[in-house]
Amino acid sequence: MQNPKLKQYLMCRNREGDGLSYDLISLIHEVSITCKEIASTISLGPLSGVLGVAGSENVQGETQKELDIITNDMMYDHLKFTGLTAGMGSEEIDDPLMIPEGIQRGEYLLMFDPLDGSSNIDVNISVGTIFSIVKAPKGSGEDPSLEDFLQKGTEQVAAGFVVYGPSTVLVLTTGKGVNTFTLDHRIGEFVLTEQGVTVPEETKEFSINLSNQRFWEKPVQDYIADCLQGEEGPLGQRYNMRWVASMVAEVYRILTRGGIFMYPFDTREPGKAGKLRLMYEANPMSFIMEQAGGMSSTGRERIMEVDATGLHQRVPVIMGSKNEVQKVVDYHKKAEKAA
Ligand code: P6P
Repeated sequence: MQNPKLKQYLMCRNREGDGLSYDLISLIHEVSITCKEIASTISLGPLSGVLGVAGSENVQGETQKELDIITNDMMYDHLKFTGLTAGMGSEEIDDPLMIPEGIQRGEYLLMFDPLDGSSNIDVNISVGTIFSIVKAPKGSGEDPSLEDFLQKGTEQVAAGFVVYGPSTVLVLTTGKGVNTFTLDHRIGEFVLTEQGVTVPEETKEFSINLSNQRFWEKPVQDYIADCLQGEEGPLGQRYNMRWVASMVAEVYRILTRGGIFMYPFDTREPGKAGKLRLMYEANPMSFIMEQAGGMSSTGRERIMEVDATGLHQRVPVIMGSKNEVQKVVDYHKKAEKAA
């Protein structure tokens, strides 16, 4: 029996009582259509003629790749016509993206990083699209204010990411566990490949950019130092390390075999609470991680409880196998007691 396609599966789960609105199912499906277009574009590599930098910077002050802008436009230009969203927030654009005059404002707000890990594009390493969906406080028919986007991660009604790797996989949660859908290029559809993804509670594999070690706070420095001591150290086990520099690839690996992903606060830019953005990276990935039985913390608090104060607000990220994330939280508690 062929695996159900994305929309078939969501509709079927709804008939079994998932309680999703038809508009939410349709919005998720429309996002997946744009992700198929993105997959097709980036699979061309240099043939697409759009690799390399765009010669501009985003609101984060990061150099934008041509494809950052192209994929941002693909998401907005497709989704603005659906009548399913009242507005969008994108990593690549300073202010919220409004729906053009004359087009229905839907009941959902969509936030996304259209091409996460884009610095890897030129070297042919996996990249991805991350998205988060919340209800529009004003309901459908109204333009949202910036404040309408600034909801806690616990308010998300759906979150997902697509990793464009050797295979193109959509990882999705609507609050009822995590499922994966693999793009079957033969029929051009995302088809269900795994239901009820769960993250192993234990791990011996950490992911962090070690070159920033001198900028980390002491609890993170102490934890990684203890990991590197292996069996003789206080953690009593040998660790392995992975760093792809593409969050979607790290998170997908952790969902598959466990692990802990860390982009902690660092003192390079004290005014910024880390590198990753809360609204369209940390929150959606945290929703998925928790729904898969993992844990996601800043080190001091649950990421999905962090108060949202800005569309591009940054947050320290420590997520993955529950028992390992808890260890890092305990290192923070111990440091605070000592202080
Ligand atoms: P660094 C990609 O730019 C990203 O936002 C995440 O996908 C990734 O985990 C991180 O930044 C990589 O950061 O400092 O190692 O290049």
